[in-house]
Amino acid sequence: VTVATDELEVVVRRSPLLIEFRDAGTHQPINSDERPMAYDSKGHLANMLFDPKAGNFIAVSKKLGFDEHFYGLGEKAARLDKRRGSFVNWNSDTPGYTEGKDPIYQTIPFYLGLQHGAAYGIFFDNSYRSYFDFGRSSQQRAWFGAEGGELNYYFFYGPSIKKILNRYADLTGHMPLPPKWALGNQQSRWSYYPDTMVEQVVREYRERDLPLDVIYLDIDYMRGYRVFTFDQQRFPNPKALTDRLARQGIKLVTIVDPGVKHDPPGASSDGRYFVFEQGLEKNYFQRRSNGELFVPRVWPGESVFVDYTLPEARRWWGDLFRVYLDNGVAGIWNDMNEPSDFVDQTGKNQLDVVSYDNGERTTHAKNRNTFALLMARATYEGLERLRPEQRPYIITRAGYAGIQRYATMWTGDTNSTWDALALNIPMFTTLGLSGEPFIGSDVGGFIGRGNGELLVRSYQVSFLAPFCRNHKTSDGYDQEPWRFGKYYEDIIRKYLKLRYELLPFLYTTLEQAHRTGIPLFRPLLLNYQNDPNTYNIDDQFMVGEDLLVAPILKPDVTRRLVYLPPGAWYDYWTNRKYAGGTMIYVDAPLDTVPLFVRAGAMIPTVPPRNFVGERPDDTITFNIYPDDKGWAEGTLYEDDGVSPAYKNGGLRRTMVTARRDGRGFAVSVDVVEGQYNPGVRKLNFIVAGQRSTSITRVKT
Ligand code: MIG
Repeated sequence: VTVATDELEVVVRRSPLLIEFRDAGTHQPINSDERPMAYDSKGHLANMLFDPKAGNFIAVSKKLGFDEHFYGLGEKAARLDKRRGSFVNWNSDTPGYTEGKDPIYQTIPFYLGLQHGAAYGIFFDNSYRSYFDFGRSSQQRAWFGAEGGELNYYFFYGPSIKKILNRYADLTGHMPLPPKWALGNQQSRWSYYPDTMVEQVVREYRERDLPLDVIYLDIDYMRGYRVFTFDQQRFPNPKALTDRLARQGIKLVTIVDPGVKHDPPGASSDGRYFVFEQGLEKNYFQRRSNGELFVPRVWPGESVFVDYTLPEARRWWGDLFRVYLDNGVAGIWNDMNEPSDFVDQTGKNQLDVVSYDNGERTTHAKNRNTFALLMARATYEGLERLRPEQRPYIITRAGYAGIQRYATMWTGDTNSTWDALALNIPMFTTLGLSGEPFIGSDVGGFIGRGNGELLVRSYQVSFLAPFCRNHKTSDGYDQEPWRFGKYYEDIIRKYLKLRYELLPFLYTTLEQAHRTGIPLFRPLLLNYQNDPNTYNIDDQFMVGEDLLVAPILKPDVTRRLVYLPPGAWYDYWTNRKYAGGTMIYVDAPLDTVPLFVRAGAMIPTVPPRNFVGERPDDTITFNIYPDDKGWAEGTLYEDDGVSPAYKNGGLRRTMVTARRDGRGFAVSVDVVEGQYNPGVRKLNFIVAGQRSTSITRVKT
């Protein structure tokens, strides 16, 4: 049976069942079954193919291309190209993970195959524990399977990866725009308390002229780790605190874990706990198959988890956030949502927990990997209901395909080591290739002892990541930007200021990710899919189409090789022009991260500031990097930065082009979309390497 579309032919042989996907134009196979789809109720297949596991097992086996590369699969502590790797998806709390640890926090059963420049994508729509093997167990096949559920997968044919990511976003959801301040610099610690310490950190930032938009409260702000409460001694007046922070341009984000303290009336001496009492009365907490309440142990001690598959429970949970909003809290941080249980981190203790699941009453085997997704959904929808005039802001540790609709994610409990820093780049780019554009990692690393050099190099990666937050464990060494002395602090300031200068470019690129599913933080191969030199590069990255960054990822290193893809490139710092398609050797003293701009780009910037709303964007500078023909173009996206009005035309998209014309440049500025009016402002145009600046006053 052949199913044909304009782009794809799907040829299904009925006996034995074998499926082949072919390009409709060339009739060449793109992806072919290596053996029939398999179902095995005893797990023999799993024994045969992979890892001995009991129970139902379903699998798909594909012919492995001799020259096929694999990308994606979400949050994996692995290099960029997943060829010859094998992976498991089972959301797990894995503090201090290192390269090769698997699984870790998230499950995104979506991957890309790339061969001879043409890509396809496969989304395996199955939340059970799943396995992906890209030629590890056999050189003949790549296969994936799961311990239960339906064998149901979506096949995307590109051949461009960008198109696949676009379709994948249409299927699993587009990332909404966060409030613009979420692109600002963020600072966290387990834990800043009491309130005076929170303010002291902010004061340091301001006095040292270091940009900051957001500060976090980790678990110690609560009354005995009870979510939706504040400790009266440590935070006697949270509203007054957020008011004072607001006057300094700072937003507060509070952590909210899934563990609700098991706290019946009279059980503890420090008062009653409405969240436990309400949830119990409404029967919203998870139960085992025998009807008993499921009681995991997490930070509050004995706890309970909400069954977020119940629509009423999600609504109730979402409405609880009124407590935070009334206190001026700007965003919510979901941690421990694998869900982590100190009794047993593998999930064994939870296997007989039953969830409502649309009336199907299914067990943990199906619901573990989607727990964080549904908790984030409950939170997002609650914030949307309670504060419709503002975009919700949530960050999450665990997740499943679709989590991009609700939350930013960060890569959990990393180490303060050079190896962990180097892993940032393949992890961020892989997340971007897996439909999660809004990502970041604890800057400086979470566990252990860092130093000034590591912190600086870490900022030189994260200052261009969508989520830029320094965070540290409770018993780790302090690592705020000033902790290692002025020498390092001055360099960090330079990069934070540069981030804020580049905000118009970053915001424009993030909006592109929202609209198209194409991430901000990219592996080179996403922009240069026909250049095999890029297929394994995971110590460099690109931001959007135009910036190329080649950070230093080892101590005592001040020079490195950089691969520049075809085209021409400008060194951001010196404006020296290089021909691409080759490796160059560049200097990278501690205060310099090798940073290149694509010739032909136009990068919008604003004057630096110490927080997003500190001053109006009344001056915008377009930095012109002409290509060999004297041409450059760029886009600027603008909106109000806080409200959801952008979803209904409350935006402005401006296209700017520059063309060398006699002795100067002819510039054209066109508003191509939207009704948002940013007011009167000055537009500057600077041509890379030239002194003269033309200044245009533009009235809109
Ligand atoms: O068991 O809330 O990944 O960022 O500081 C540790 C305390 C719980 C793990 C998170 C980390 C956070 C910490 N949490």
